Amino acid sequence: MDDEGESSSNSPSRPWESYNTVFTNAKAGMEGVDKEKVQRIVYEMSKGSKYFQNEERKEALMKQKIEHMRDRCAKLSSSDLSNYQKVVDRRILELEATRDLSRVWLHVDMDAFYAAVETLSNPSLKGKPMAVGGLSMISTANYEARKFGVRAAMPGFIARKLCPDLIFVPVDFSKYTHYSDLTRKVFRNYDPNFIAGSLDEAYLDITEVCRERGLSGGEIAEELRSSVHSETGGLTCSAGVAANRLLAKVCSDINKPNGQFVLQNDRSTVMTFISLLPIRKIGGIGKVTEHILKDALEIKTCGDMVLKGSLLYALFTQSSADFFLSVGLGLGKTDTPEVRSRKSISSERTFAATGDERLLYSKLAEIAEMLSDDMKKEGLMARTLTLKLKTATFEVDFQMHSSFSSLETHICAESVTICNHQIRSRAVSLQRYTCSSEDILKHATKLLKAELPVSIRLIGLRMSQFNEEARHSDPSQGTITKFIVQKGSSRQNLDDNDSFDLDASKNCLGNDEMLSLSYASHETSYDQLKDVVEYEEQSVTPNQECKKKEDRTQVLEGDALLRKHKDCKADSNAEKTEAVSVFPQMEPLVWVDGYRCNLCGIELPPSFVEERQEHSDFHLAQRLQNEESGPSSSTTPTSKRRILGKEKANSKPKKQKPNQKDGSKHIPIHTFFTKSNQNS
Ligand code: DCP
Ligand code: MG
Repeated sequence: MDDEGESSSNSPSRPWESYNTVFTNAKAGMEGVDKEKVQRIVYEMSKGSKYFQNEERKEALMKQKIEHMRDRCAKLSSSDLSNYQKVVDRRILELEATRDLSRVWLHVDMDAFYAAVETLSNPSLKGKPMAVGGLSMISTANYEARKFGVRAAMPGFIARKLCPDLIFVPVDFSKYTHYSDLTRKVFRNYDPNFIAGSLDEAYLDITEVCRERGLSGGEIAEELRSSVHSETGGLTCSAGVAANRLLAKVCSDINKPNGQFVLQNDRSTVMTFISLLPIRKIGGIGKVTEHILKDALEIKTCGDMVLKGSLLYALFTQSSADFFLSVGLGLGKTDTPEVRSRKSISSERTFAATGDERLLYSKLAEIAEMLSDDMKKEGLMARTLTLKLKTATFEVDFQMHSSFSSLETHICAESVTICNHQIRSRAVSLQRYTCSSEDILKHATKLLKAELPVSIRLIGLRMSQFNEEARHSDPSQGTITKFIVQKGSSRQNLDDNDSFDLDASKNCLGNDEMLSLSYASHETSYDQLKDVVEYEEQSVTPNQECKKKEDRTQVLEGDALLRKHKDCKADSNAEKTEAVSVFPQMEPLVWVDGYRCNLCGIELPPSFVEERQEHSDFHLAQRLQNEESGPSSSTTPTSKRRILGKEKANSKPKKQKPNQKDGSKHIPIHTFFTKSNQNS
């Protein structure tokens, strides 16, 4: 199971033993895999690469973090701990009062989804180890391939080394979207308001359907799975049934593939189950969090989170500690999110940074036109207009800010903000509901004018506060894209781990000017930082602050370099990059529609925190490589982008580049793992 029992010891003769990347973690179907062999191969094949160096740097930072946490832990007096225990006891009572055992949630997740879809369309693949993707990166592997240690987010050439007979099939999103739609038709029969987590997973509140039909959660799960199988012509899925979404998700993984697990809705069953569950099984607890909890605090199971609650409240922010404690109590979300009724509609465009006012006004007019068209098609009228601007400043900034904990202790929390882009939002309430492009443009122009002069690289317009009729006519649909639009952001996590306050950047948001680490277009920077800023720490001494700044600067080095490069070139290519990015290595990683990588098309829902990080690292490594070898002449598709409720999921996959021989549309392998020194 995952990387339980992972040791941080590092024997000099077996250096790979401590080389734990996402590739070496187990997924369902990898239980019997020889982990040491996988680790060794991954280690040997990546040794000396930029990726490897980055991994090592991250590992070193993590170790420092653990040491630092241990030090702070050792400094806690018993009276500190008993005070924190009082907080824990009170929070347990408060959290217990929110426990809702009245709902039945089902989480469904397709088995080896992309691989299974490919096998459906080419039955000769059945029973053979295969992976979807190319030599640079694979999206998933079937269960036959997993036995060899092959898994999602692993570079294909490593996968081939692990499994020489591995068959590669290129990614074809249109197929997956088609099959995803078929599964969603089935889900809708059980919960018309189901929440789609990604193309292959969904949360369904089956309380009503169980009651109406007098069936148990398990029976509904059986029926739903068999219905998915027949509607799709042979795809299997796994399901988990439990009192809340967090538990249901954990349960759906237990009997994968083609299985299900039902956790009874009673407190003692839930507590027994959760208390023994390894922490890594929880969505939102990734590698870094796991290591810090395990190595610094000896928290291995969810039950330990309750037992060591005082440490958690002493060392973490209240929201993080609350999250840990609620996990330890087996609590999760049970409500149907209100956000499913659409709150806003928006349209935006990214382009090479420009301060040319004429150009900016003409872009604004286009966006107003697009937005108006979309509103008309959806029959929407609204009266709040928001202008979003991403300005082009590239610097790194460290901020100190203060807050108070529940203990009324003064906390000095340091957080880092990369101002590589600044997002500004300006809103205005209109006199009447409208969807006309003239109205939108008139007010948007006023808002923009007040901001000029400024160099801008993204303009977005959003209309919200709909009139009631429009709201009622809005079909409530649980697709990921709708969810994204409804939330009014292109980066939202549908998981229960929403509540886990990992993003220190939000503490830096002013009312007026929003500084964001990752809003849409700098996921790379965010991911790089996430390991470092996951926890806001209390009682930081000035020396430690300086030290941490140094650490962070180190982490940012690579990206800062890119930004510098981008800064120099972007303006001079303003016109060209409007349609085509001539310097793909400079384009930032954007999760289009919140889940698709703009650089290679790989699809990773926000809940794949760790995979996203690895994926960003992959592109970062590629970009750094390009930095060293000079600009490339290849092109990437336009960065023009719109965020619309009806937009998909099923937009056409990008055209394959002619120079890619393995048939995948991923980046050539040599850009990723070119050795920077030949020591293998
Ligand atoms: N995916 C991806 N890259 C990743 C992880 C997943 O492109 N790093 C894509 C391919 C997967 C799909 O998302 O088929 C669903 O992800 P899952 O984690 O559910 O993996 P699978 O469905 O492939 O396997 P299983 O759920 O059986 O473990
Ligand atoms: Mg799946």
